[in-house]
Order: sequence, then C-alpha cells, then structure tokens
Amino acid sequence: MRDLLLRALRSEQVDRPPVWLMRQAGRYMPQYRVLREKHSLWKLFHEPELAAQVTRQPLDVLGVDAAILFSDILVIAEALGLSVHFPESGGPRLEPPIRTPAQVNALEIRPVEEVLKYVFDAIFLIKPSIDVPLIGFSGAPFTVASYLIDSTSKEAFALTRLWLREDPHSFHMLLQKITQVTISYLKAQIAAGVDVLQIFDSWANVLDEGEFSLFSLPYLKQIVDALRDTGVPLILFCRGSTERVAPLVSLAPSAISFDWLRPIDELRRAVPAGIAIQGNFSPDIFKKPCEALVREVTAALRSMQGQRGWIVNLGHGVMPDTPIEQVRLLVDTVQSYSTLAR
Ligand code: 1CP
Repeated sequence: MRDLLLRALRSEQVDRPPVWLMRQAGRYMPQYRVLREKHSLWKLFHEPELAAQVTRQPLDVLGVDAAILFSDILVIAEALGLSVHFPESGGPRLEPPIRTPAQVNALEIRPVEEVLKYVFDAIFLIKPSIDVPLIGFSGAPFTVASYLIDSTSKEAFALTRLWLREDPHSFHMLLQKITQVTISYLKAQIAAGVDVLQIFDSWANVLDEGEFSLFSLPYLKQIVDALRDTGVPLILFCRGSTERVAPLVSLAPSAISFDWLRPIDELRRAVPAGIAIQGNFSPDIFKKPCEALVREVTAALRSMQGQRGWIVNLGHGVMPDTPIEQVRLLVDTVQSYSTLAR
C-alpha cells in the first residue's frame, strides 16, 4: 500500500505531504455525473458495487493519496430506525424528523452490522482493489442530531438550537444515543477494513463557544477515547476549527482538519507535535487561474518545509461547479514537490 497518509498521520518524516480532498468524488467529476444520471444518490450509497465504483473514481482520475468511502453521514439514521432520503437538491431529509423528547426515548439502537451491512460490503469490495489507505467516516453527534431534528440545514438548524436551549436534558439524551451508535458504526467500519477514520462536525459552527463545549466536545471525546485502542488514526473535521484549536487539541485525535482562516504554518505551530494537521486551502482556490493556483500551493508547501504531520486537503469539500483540470493541477503540484530535493 502507498502509505504516505498513514505516515503523515504518525507525524513521520515524509518526502512530500499526502493529498486527498473532501468530496473528492462528486459532481465536478464527469465520470461521477455519468453514474448519477443512471442512479439515484440513495442507490449509489446502498449498492456496494456502485459505492465501491464511485469511491475509486478519484483514484483513477486524480491519483490522490487516499480513498474516502462513498457514503453519507446520514445513513446512520437507519440504525436508529429512521429513514433518510436524498432528494435531487437541497440535501438529505429525515423521516420522521425528531421533534419531541418522547421520540428521543423511543429511538432504538439497532445492530449496525445488519442495518448498515451494505456499507461494510462496500468496504470489503473496495479494500482489495486499491493501493492507498481507505478513510471511513461518520458525522459528529451534534451534526447528526441537527439533521435528525431540523431534517435539513435550511435556516442554520433553528429548531435544533431552540431545543438545546429550552430542554438541554433531552437534547443530551439524543446526543448520547447517537454517540453510542456512532461508536459501534465506526468500530464495524474498522472491522470491515478501513485504515483511517474522519469525524465530520460540519455544523459545529452554529454553536457558540459555551454551547460547543457542552453539546459537541464531550461526545467527540467519547468517540475519540472509545477508538483510541483500535490504533486506527482518527481525523477530526469541525467547521470553525481555526477558532477552536485548544478544545480540539484537548481531545488528542491523530489529526485535526482546518479551514482556511489561518495560514497552515501558523496552525502547525499552534498544534502540538504528534497531532497531525489537515487542510487548508479554500475551495475557491479552484477559481484561480493556473499560475495563481500553483503559486499559492507552492507557497504553502514551502512554508511547511521541514515540518512533520501535514495532510494536504481543502478546508471544506470540493464544490460541484469546480473545473476538474484545476483539481488535478492542485494534486499534481503537491505530488511533484519534493522536500528532499530542496
Ligand atoms: O467524497 C467524499 O467526500 C465522500 C462522500 C461523502 C461524505 C464524506 C458524501 C457523499 N457525504 C459526506 C459527508 C456529509 N454529508 C457531510 C459532512 C461533510 C461536509 O461538511 O460536507 C454533510 C454535512 C452531509 C450532508 C449532505 N449530504 C449534504 C449537505 C446538505 C446541507 O445540509 O448543506 C448533501 C448535499 C448530501 C448529499 C451528498 N452526500 C455525498 C455527496 C457527494 C452528496 C451530494 C450528491 C450529489 O451532488 O450528487
């Protein structure tokens, strides 16, 4: 296996940083659009052969240093007895949305090995067919709860924020149930063969600092602690991470994924050695002309000269209207850079 990602996650000395991209399989890619014209998103997630095919697309097209399982943070709702729809636009929808403490009480955790078998079957298919590490993932409990309650991200999860202020007790109960099923789900992904895990707290930024420390951090901690013994590296992605360095560092994950609001070399100095950092180009970098893109990427690579523990990525996912040539240029620029040659 080309294990550059694993070595960077262990903060070993590497010749160049590994590069992969959040949402590296997606609509910006013509090959993905061809499949999406034939199949619904629901089907791509639920049919292991198709999920495996999409997972491999960015490896063939971009040659990135890691694969990320093609799935969604919301399929886990099925292990809580809910059904999730992926409409053509507007993001996932949960049926029925959770709106009362009685519904929280009634949520039953089902065996993930059975309910989400199609995810593990996809992992079984992918693993022997790739030569880079496979990243499995889940949503963070707060982010998943936001979708269960509001059903979509419209209006920045107004009902979720109302609930956590008015009835924190039942909100914590919901978070605890999601945490429990998430730990089982991630352990089952490891058993099926993933090499790395990433947790997406994509909506943590709607919480203020105090709320984040009450409603997100303790649940992230439970997950990180429960998985530490497995030895599988875990990357924490949390929207707004550059403003929450200290609380995220306190969880001691293998790596923290950062947005683009602070320069990467400054973040490297802010995070203790031994915790890797991931990021942090803006997805808007792909709107720049080629020379400007190469200049910006090269400047970041130079600024990290001699530093260990960096995984090149964006600060958030690739946008659907991104020109694929620009994505390839970013990947090629990183992969043709050698720190040893300088
Ligand atoms: O390539 C990859 O990154 C792997 C596949 C992947 C991942 C990691 C998908 C497929 N979804 C996710 C995680 C995910 N899903 C997150 C966390 C990451 C992030 O912040 O982007 C979130 C918030 C979702 C929820 C979701 N699913 C949305 C966002 C809606 C909103 O509220 O803003 C959407 C549009 C989806 C559907 C979906 N899931 C995945 C893809 C490629 C898509 C878009 C489908 C398409 O355009 O064909």
